[in-house]
Amino acid sequence: MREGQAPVIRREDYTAPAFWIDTVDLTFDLDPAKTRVLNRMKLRRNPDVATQALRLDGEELNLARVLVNGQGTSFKLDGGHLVLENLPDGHEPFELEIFTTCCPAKNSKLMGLYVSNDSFFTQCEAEGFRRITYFLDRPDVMASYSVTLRADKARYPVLLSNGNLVDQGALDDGRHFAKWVDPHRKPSYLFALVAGQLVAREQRITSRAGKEHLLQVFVRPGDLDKTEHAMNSLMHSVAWDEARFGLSLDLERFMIVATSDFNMGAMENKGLNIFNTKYVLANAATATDTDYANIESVVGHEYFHNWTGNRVTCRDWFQLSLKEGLTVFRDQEFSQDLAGEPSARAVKRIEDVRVLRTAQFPEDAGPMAHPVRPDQYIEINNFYTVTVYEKGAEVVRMMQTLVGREGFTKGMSLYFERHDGHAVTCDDFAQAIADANPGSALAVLLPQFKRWYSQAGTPRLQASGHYDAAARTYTLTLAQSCPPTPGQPHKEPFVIPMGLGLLAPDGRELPLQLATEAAPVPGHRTFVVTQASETLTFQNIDAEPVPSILRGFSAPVILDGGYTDAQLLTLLAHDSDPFNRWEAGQRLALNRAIKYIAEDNQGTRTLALDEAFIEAMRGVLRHPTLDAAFKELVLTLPAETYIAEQLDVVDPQRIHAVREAMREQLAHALADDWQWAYETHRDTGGYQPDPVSSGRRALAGLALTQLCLVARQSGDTVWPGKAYQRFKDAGNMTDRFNALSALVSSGHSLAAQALPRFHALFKDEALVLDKWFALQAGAPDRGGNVLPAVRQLMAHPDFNLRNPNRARSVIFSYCNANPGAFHRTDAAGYVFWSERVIELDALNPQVAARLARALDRWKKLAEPYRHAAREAIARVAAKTDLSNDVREVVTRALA
Ligand code: 0A1
Ligand code: ZN
Repeated sequence: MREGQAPVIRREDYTAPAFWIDTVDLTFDLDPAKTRVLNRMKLRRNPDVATQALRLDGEELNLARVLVNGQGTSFKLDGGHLVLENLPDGHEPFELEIFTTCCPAKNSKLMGLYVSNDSFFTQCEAEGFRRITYFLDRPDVMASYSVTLRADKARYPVLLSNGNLVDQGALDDGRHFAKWVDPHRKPSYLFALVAGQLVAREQRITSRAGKEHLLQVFVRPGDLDKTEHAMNSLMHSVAWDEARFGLSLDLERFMIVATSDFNMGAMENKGLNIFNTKYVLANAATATDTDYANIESVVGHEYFHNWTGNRVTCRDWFQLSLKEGLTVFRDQEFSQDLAGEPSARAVKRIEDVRVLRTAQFPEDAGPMAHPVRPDQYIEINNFYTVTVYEKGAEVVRMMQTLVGREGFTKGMSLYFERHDGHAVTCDDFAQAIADANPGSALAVLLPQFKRWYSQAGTPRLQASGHYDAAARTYTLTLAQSCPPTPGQPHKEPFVIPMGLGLLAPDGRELPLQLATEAAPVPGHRTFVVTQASETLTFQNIDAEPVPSILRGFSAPVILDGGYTDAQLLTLLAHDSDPFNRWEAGQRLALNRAIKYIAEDNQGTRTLALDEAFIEAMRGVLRHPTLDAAFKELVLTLPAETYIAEQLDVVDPQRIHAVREAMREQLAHALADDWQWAYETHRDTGGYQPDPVSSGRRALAGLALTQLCLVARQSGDTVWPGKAYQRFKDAGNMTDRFNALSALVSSGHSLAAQALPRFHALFKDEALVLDKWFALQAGAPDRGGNVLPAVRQLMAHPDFNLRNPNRARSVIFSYCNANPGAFHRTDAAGYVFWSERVIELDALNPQVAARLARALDRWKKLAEPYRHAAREAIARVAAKTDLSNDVREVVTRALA
């Protein structure tokens, strides 16, 4: 380690802790300026580890006292560690008492104990507990906690911590106390406390197992009317985990608390989940369908952690995907199950894959690429990534595919049988699923399958088909490869489950019979590809079929299917697999976008979408039986970032111009159809956030946007007028916001009237203001107008850089989500980015490091962007006082 540089932490260096902590008794005197923390622990030496000093983690703490078995003792403070060398010998438990103070009011990192809206909150994952007291702050040290909170009663009437409330009462000077005991042992990252003026929606439930529980959702007093959906989502979560996995709530009381200052989405602290308000608060007037869906899945996600994460936790942070990949998989399955209908399930699957491909694939191809189970890190906070979460979920999904749904449930049971109450590894999980399914493809291929955990990068699967008319056979050749990633120049083949179907030229599904099989095998089939190259030969095929490969997106790979337009049109019209049907439409659009981008003429005027494509899109839009939600997905062109990933050299403005031109052409060519779609899908009745109604709103919203785009060119005022009217009259936020964004994205002058009106209507609704900021920062660029607008938004009285949601709504919406406006030939977007990264880093390194990743893919940029982007990153890297978080990101970007 060079001086002043943070060490690299390596997975292979894991060693068990030298001490165990059995019990922790914490007493807090809560005060924003100076909170006193008395920590009384019972420890003992770990008999499996040679005698060592006790090194406790600590950060930004003021140490007042250390006692061992009630006596003063010698200690050292060493780079944030409290080191005790003269501890009792032997393996008898001893008592350690540590008294410290900290300053929650000054905690702008939002890690450890902090103040938000005059309430106290904690965030301890991954390494925040050390900002509260000295501790062995690592997930394999699990202890029993009791917690006493003391605070001013008028200012902080509600005092919460993990577990059960065992005592409460008044103290002198208007103060009061509450004592909480957690019946379950837990690692320090699951500790939480909350204190403040809060009110709760409450619900008593009886579980399938016959136990009574109290569910509570705590919010600020004005927000109680926005808690119904979160509570319903929580009740659904409890019921689902019992029904699907036989996992019951193990607590008498389960609490959710919302805070508007939070770095991430939410946190699964045992029995006391703390949430970003964004993932709790919703009513029809303030939240969109997307918000409702996100709340359902995040509430589910945190609740499901109670088993996958809390009852069985991670041995070390390299195993993060053990809990996160599995829990994302579980929340995805939960949302699909609640969606019900197969078509609604497919819509959810498509949405999940879209996230994976637009966010995780670029990560896996860039400087921060890492395996699902990383081998090293400098700052663990940088590894709460789409790879660990979303790709990790795909790895779990593939396991389920390989052992079947029932087999997977058996595997989960074995996992809990073996590991309940322990801190374990990704290997332990995979082993349990395989052991519960002897003879399954997973069990047979386990060592190779586990390459999904150890090898980074997105594999490519190349498929080519050959039809032999004389032999009536069809041979599919599959070749896999995986590009190098940082530190991993060579990759071994993966186990790739591949859902497959063959369509006759008229779209009929053909029975699949391998050359080695005596009869066709009915139903959905998945083949398992394990070699660098292999072939599948099917018999009794009467005409050249169209292969539907990787159905349901059965593995997180890039499929190069070598499809012709004609084949894609057949799949789009007929595939019984909704995912591949959607995918065919995306490929048709993508192929066209790529072709136009490559054409040397810089303008887009001559770009003309072909009739076949337009007719196919019309066919979907007007289809008599397809769902509105599915139609909206098909008719939405691939995102600019997804298009960029397909190119070796990226000119973001060119991509933006081409995509916009395609969007306008679809708008014009289908103008009558959009009108029909709008009129027949706009609802006027009451608001329900179910999949069918939200699908209708999504399609109506897209139609309205398209109609406003048409109007932009023709000068027609009818549709913008209708959009403005809709904006004013809408009975729910989804329709209102869709109408507003139709005006903004078409650049119509009515947007200038609608935006201030929207602000005035919702000036007291922080989450709605976030949308207002985000919409403007994410607006299509017209002559470089977005950056000046963004700078103005930052000067708006409602802007606050210290609030992560607000910072994201302006800065991230511009730098991460608006490539056409951010990548400017004058480099001004990058200058803005570097200023913000540095400014944020001084306040909140986690948020700054996420922003720093906006330029991850700079090496792919065309000139002049590439050079300017590199300079901007170098400018950030030149700062000597960067956090480890940002330092790690920019160092890797420049490597
Ligand atoms: N475990 C949480 C995510 C999370 C991670 C770190 C945090 O610290 C700022 C907060 C939340 C989850 O997966 O939901
Ligand atoms: Zn999680």
